[in-house]
Amino acid sequence: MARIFSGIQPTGIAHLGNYLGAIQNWVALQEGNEGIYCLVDLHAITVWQDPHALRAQTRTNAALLMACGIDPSRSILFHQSAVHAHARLAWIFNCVARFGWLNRMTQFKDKAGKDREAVSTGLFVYPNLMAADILAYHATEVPVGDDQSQHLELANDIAQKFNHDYETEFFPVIHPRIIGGTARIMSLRDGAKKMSKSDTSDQSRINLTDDNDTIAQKIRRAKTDPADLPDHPEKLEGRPEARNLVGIFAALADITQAEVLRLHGNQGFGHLKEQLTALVVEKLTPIREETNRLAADPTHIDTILQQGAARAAAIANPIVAEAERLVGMLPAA
Ligand code: AQP
Repeated sequence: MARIFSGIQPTGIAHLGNYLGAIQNWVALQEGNEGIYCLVDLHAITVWQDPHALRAQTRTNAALLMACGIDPSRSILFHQSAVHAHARLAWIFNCVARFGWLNRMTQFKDKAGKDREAVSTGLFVYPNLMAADILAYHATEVPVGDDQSQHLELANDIAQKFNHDYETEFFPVIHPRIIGGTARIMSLRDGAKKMSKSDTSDQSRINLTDDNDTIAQKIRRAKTDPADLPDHPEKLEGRPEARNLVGIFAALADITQAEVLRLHGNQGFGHLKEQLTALVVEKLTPIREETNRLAADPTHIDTILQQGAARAAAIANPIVAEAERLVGMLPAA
C-alpha cells in the first residue's frame, strides 16, 4: 500500500483540466493506497488572493473533491495551513535547495512573466514548499499533471541533497504518477496555454461547477481553426485547439483520439462540439449537484477538513520533528 500525496490550489474553482489531469486519478488511487489530498492554501497566497474568496474557494474545492469521489473517511482531506509541519519543513528546504535550481523552474518563469522584481518571494520558493508537502509524509507516489514533473524532479534533488548534507537516508525517492494521453488540458481560448484557474478569461476553462448552459456556451465559443477535423491524430500536428478538443473528448469518453476522429473526423467542428457538450454535461451534472448540496453546510466542510488536518498532523509532525533533529535543532517539547 503506497502513500499518495497530492494537492490543489484554492486559487479559483477546480476546472476540467484539474479533473482530467489530477482529480479523477486521485479518486481511482484511493483503492488500495493511503491517499492524502490537500487544499494547498499556502501555495495559493504566493499570488495575492482576496481573503474572503480564498476561504470560500477552499470550502468549494473541498466540496468538489468529495463530489468527485474523494472519500474523507478513507482518504485524508485537509487544508495545508492547518498542518504547520508543511511550513516548518519548507523552511528547512529553503535552506537546502539552491537558488540556481529554483531559477530554472519554467512554471516560475511563466507565472512571474517579465517583471520578476515584482513577484513574491513565495512564488520563487513555491517548489520547496511542494517538496515539503510530499516529504513531510514520506509519500512516495505523487499523481499530478505533467506540468508538475519539473517540480517533482526538484523535490527529489532536495531530498537527495538533504540526505547527503546530513548523512542520512531519511527522505525517500518520490515517483511522479503522470497520467498519459490526457495529461495536459489546454485553454479553450488558446491551445498553447494550459487551462488554468487563474486565467483572467472565464471562457478559457470549464469550471466543475459551471451550469449546463454555461458549458454549452463555452464549448460553442471554443477557439478552433477553419479546416475540417482530420481523420487521424497525426494530422492534428500544428492544430493545438483541434487537438485539445479531441483530447478532452477522448478523455471523457475513455476512447482513443483515433476513435474520436473515426467518429467525428472529416467534418466541421460543429458536430464534435455538440457531442462534447453532451459528454461534459453528463459528467459534470452529478458533480455540480453534489457540490451544491455539500456547500450548503460550510460548518460540516470545516469539520471534515479539521478532522483531516488532525490525521495529517499525526503523520507529518513526527517526520518533520525528526528532520529538525537531523538538522541540529533541539526538540520543541
Ligand atoms: N490544464 C491542466 N491539465 C491537466 N492537469 C492540470 N492540472 C492543473 N491544470 C491542469 C493539475 O491539477 C492539479 C492541481 O493543480 P493546482 O491547483 O495545484 O495548480 P496548477 O497546476 O497551477 O493549476 P491551475 O488551474 O493552473 O491553477 P493556477 O491558475 O492557480 O495556477 C495538479 O496536479 C496539476 O498538475
